[in-house]
Amino acid sequence: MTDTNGSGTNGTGPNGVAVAMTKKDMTSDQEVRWCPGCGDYAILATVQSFMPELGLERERMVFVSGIGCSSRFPYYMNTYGFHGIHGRAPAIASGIAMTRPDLSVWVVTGDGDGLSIGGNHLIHALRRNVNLKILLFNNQIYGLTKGQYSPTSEVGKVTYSTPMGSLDYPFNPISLALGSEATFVARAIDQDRKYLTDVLRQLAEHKGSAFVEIYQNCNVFNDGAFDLLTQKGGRPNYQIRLVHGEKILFADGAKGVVFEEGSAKIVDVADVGLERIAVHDAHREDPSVAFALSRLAHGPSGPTPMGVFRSVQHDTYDDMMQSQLVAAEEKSGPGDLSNLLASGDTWEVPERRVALDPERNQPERRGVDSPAV
Ligand SMILES: Cc1ncc(C[n+]2csc(CCOP(=O)(O)OP(=O)(O)O)c2C)c(N)n1
Ligand code: SF4
Ligand SMILES: [Mg+2]
Repeated sequence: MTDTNGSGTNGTGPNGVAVAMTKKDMTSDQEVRWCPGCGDYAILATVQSFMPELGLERERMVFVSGIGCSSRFPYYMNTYGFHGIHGRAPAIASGIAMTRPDLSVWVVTGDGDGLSIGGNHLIHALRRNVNLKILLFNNQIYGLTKGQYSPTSEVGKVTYSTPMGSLDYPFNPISLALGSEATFVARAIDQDRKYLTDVLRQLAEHKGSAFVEIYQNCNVFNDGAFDLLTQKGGRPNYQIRLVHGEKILFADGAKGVVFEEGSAKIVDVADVGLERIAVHDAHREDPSVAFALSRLAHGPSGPTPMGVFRSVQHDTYDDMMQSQLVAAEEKSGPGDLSNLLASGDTWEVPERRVALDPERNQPERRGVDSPAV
């Protein structure tokens, strides 16, 4: 693998010694606590098998998560990990990535964790282009809390929290990531480990915020959400596999995608001719074509584009921040936090002694503003 972002060296540990590991080295001793049959298992196995490709020591890999079934992921990776607070994994991971550019930093989040409570953190991490690999497990439901609808559930979803059917229109995570200026945006599915590995490889090679939505079956609370794509014949007929530089074709070449009046459309190749079928350009700077592709399917209820929608290189926040630190040090010398805090518009607050209520051992209540004594 070429220089992985945050890896520093290429396939070697800090001493320049090649690091050869297997899935077993990536597997922690923790008991996996997902329901039998959950799609999370397949994703975990795929990631554990893939990570040795980075050629890094385990100590230089970090998995950060929020809260949810998917967010239990760091327990099962034999790497550094951080089971954070709900929706805040991108913020925690940004701090790690910016202060430790030698680490390979991965975020694992769910559709609830990343798009409800953590939506704000996710879009800003993407916009900033921090060196992070973000895996969003989309099962279109809140799994951990036993099956409430999520921001990716289809309209009309009947759950415990929406007994008459949900009313709000779901997010399209790919459109959202593209709209957030993400420089790498992809989609994969739990069951196809080979394809997911291929997407992970491209994700890992990307420098900057890299986002992949992974369709993940929650067989307890939302079973079969992706059956259309995985059923017999689903892969050729309903998965539109995007390959950079190749025509966008599916259904064994019988169907394809054209762009018309700013939109992507599915057509029969026999009707329009092969020459009119669009060639996928993931490296196109303007994200509008990738966005149009993302609108072909608002959920897995028809032919759905899979793979890398966008992969462009921009300066990363981490690198730019490091440059600013170097420039600041050259100009002003090494920093001193205490001096900084005591400089400029600062003042000392005189010590105030407050009368204590002897019974409550707390300040006496004398109206809103207890006078100091
Ligand atoms: C501050 C806060 N609010 C709400 C919750 C309850 N809660 C825990 S996980 C979760 C949703 C998880 O959904 P998702 O991210 O889709 O993960 P999944 O379990 O489906 O993998 C919620 C609402 C919480 N733990 N903390
Ligand atoms: S509730 Fe759903 S997502 Fe959570 S472990 Fe069980 S099957 Fe997986
Ligand atoms: Mg979920």
